[in-house]
Amino acid sequence: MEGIITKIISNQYTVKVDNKEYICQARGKFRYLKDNPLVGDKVIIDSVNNLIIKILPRINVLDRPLVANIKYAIITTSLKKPDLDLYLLDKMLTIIESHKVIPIILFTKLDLVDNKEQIKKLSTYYEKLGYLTIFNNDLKKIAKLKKLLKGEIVTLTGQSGAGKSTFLNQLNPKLNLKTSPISDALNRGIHTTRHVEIYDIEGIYFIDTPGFSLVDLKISLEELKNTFPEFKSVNCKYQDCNHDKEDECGVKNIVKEGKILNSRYQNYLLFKKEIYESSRKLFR
Ligand SMILES: Nc1nc2c(ncn2[C@@H]2O[C@H](COP(=O)(O)OP(=O)(O)OP(=O)(O)O)[C@@H](O)[C@H]2O)c(=O)[nH]1
Ligand SMILES: [Mg+2]
Ligand SMILES: [Zn+2]
Repeated sequence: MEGIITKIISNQYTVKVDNKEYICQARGKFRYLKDNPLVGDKVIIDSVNNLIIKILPRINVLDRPLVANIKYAIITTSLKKPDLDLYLLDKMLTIIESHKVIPIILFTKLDLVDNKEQIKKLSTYYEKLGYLTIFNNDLKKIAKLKKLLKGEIVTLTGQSGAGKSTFLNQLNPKLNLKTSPISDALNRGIHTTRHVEIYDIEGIYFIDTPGFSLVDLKISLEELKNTFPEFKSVNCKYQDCNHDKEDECGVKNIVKEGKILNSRYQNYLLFKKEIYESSRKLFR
């Protein structure tokens, strides 16, 4: 029988086949091969013994959150409590795009922000780059988004306290997922969601995930450059320009002209450095 893994808690895998759920164990060989079944995996199960016997070929695997076969990832980005973190947003965009997953930016907590105009400008900038960008209080746009996502697997991602579970509750109040206020002392979430699980909301397979804040970039410099749409069709003196120390760099010129958001360019430089440092560690 073929089904999809909708939930994993320790070594218990919930597999949904049509509308029936089977709580399965995974065969030892997966552990042996270091290829554990993931939420989002299509699997073949032995429904008599409640065993996962085969993982079907995957489209992709994200590692933070650890899920498979994802079409879209909603980067839940809090504007306040916890404060807006453009470094994390840009990093998630890069990681998600490099996994061939389509990113969607979901801004939350606009109600807590004083300078709403500044935030709208920021969202317009990302929108112009080609990213789907929405606010969690924009009901019209959310209705449109739901049409786009019909039938797809969509994971939520973003730091603890950003409002991932709250957003799913907003889409379907019956879910009643646990949420909690962030810690005022630390100005960050308290890791309320503890496991990865798929929820079918009107035919969209949303995955709620635990929040996180630290993410490693496991990509090459070339891939990094490809995840910055701003750099496309910009002319530099050198074709393989890294847009850093080089002269006659078209990217640096348009940063100066204010056509590229400075935070985007600064984050690019930081990511470039991180990639360089981690490759040095590998060869040490
Ligand atoms: N004012 C305001 N509060 C919000 C908004 N969205 C979420 N919250 C609050 O933010 C807090 C954290 O929300 P959660 O949904 O638990 O956050 P999460 O991203 O699921 O966090 P983890 O499960 O820890 O990863 C809760 O107290 C929510 O009520 C919003 O748009 N405005
Ligand atoms: Mg949560
Ligand atoms: Zn350049």
